[in-house]
Amino acid sequence: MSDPQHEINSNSDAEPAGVQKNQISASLKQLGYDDWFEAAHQKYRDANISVARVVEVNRNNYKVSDGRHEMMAELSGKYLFNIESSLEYPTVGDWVGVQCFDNDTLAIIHHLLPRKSLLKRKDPGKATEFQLIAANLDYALIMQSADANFNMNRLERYFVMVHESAIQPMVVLSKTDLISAEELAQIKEQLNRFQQKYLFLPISNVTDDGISILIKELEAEKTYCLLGSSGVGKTTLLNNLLGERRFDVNEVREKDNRGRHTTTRRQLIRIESGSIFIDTPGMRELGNYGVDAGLEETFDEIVACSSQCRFKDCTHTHEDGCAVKEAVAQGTIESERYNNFLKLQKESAFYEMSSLDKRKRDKSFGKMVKNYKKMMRKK
Ligand SMILES: Nc1nc2c(ncn2[C@@H]2O[C@H](COP(=O)(O)OP(=O)(O)OP(=O)(O)O)[C@@H](O)[C@H]2O)c(=O)[nH]1
Ligand SMILES: [Mg+2]
Ligand SMILES: [Zn+2]
Repeated sequence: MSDPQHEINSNSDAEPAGVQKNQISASLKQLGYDDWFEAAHQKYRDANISVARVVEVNRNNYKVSDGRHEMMAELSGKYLFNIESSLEYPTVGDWVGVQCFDNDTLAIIHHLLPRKSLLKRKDPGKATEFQLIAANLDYALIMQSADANFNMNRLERYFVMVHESAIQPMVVLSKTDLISAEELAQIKEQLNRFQQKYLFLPISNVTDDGISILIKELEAEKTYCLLGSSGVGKTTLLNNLLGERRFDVNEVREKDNRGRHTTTRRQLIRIESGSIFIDTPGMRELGNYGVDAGLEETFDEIVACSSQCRFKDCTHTHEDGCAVKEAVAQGTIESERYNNFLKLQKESAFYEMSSLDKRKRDKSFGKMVKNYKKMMRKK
């Protein structure tokens, strides 16, 4: 696989069209490309189209990489024309079919390969529009800082979002240098219930405590996304893993302990050990959307208990014979978790509904356009 001669051959344009290039080049593999994507790519097989991964999303263009060249890229006119929803735009981490120009410095994006996973959130401004965070993630490093940012409810919120996208969460507690050993033990205690399920990694970028343990957990060719509020130290950790201060970090504001949203772009980068990282800007608002699977995974004890409720569609709020309420009253389900579960469940139901309304609206708009076109043809 790493034979350079072979690598060149497998990417060569000299091969006759129609020949299947099943061997994945080492450079693509290093970026996380595998047989699953290759199988999807076969569908579009075209001698002029090769695959690349979106490594950066800018306002007006993209940066893509095939593991050997980074190229500025734009969507083809046809791609743009066919877009029906915000979900169809490429986002960082996506694999795309591209046509390369100018000695592999420029590329036109012709299609988007199917995604293994997609992290998205509700657009804070609009009821049911999405902001795409990143695609094709294997793991999410959910980061909270030990000093002031650690919050169980927020953590559960991230779990729901990440599980919903079929991504494996890992919990990173940063800035452990700012708390005492006793305080760290207290946080660990709080996280006890999750420990079997999620890897818990306390770290300090200042003392490097826990960093080597974290590195040992990272797998090559897997994609990790850094998630967490602004100022928790996501970019600092990435710089730390890179061994250089490649990306900007910023002091946290003293007054309210918040970061300043230093990272404004999402970028994909490979670290020396072979893992692939996506840094994200801290999120102010996490919108959960259609998160039933994520809720079930995060609140499994509540979901398990709900099978004992008298009514199948019990909302666990006011119903008689609700086993969940009963368990909360008896203390077998923590009331904190129950309350957070209700809150997230409610949000998800709300967004589900408003997106349904929107689809109806889109449909009738589509009909109108169709009728109009028909009418024009008749003329
Ligand atoms: N004491 C301490 N400070 C840290 C640690 N890690 C990061 N910081 C500091 O926290 C501040 C914010 O770090 P960033 O890496 O910019 O945070 P971020 O999560 O990337 O923030 P956004 O890009 O705004 O989302 C910087 O001043 C860092 O030096 C740590 O382990 N301990
Ligand atoms: Mg940052
Ligand atoms: Zn119930």
